[in-house]
Amino acid sequence: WLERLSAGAALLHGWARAGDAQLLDAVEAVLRQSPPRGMVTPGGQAMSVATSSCGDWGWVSDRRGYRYSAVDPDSGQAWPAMPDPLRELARGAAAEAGFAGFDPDACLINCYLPGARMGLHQDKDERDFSAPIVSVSLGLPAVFLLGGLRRSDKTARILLGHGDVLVWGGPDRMRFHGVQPVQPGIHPLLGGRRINLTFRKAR
Ligand code: MD3
Ligand code: FE
Repeated sequence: WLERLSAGAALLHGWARAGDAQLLDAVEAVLRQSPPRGMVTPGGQAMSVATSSCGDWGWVSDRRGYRYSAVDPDSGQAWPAMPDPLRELARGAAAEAGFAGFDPDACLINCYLPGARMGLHQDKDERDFSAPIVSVSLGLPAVFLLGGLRRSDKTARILLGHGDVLVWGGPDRMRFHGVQPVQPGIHPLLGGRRINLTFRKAR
């Protein structure tokens, strides 16, 4: 079911559950070509989440900064193409939440093992903030932190479980957000990990 969190944000509970095995197969195929890797922030901090991408653009971070790159710096090759089932899932979820015509050109794949977390941040490396972001959570649950437009705004906690899809756009696009450390556990399909896909219009 669709839960409207605010004017530009919706949580589609279990939206991605029906096709989860096919979805995971497609994600695993991408990860064989461009394996998840730890990145370093421009400030030199190792990130606990391992990241990869598919589509025309992939998100990378190193001492030089955050940016979108057409090339996987580890392989020196283009990122894997965005698999059709992933693209269709993102388009369908966006339309359901009121963003018809969403055409993502990048899908970030965040891989969490127990203990991995993501600090409060804004997503501002994309060129066009008018496009929404669609996020798909798979595997172990995580507590998502949703803040406001200032880092100091108080945060709400939202539990994201397997198959939950979040769509963010419009007035909510620049909200601070993060993920609390993932707790150990075993998911029947993914085992002891969480994978989050975020579909974006990067360029
Ligand atoms: C709210 N990923 O990759 S997805 C990220 O679960 C990121 O891996 C988290 O934040 C994860 O940048 C959260 C949900 C999400 C994504 C983008 C947002 C929520 C958002 C942008 C604005 C507000
Ligand atoms: Fe983010």
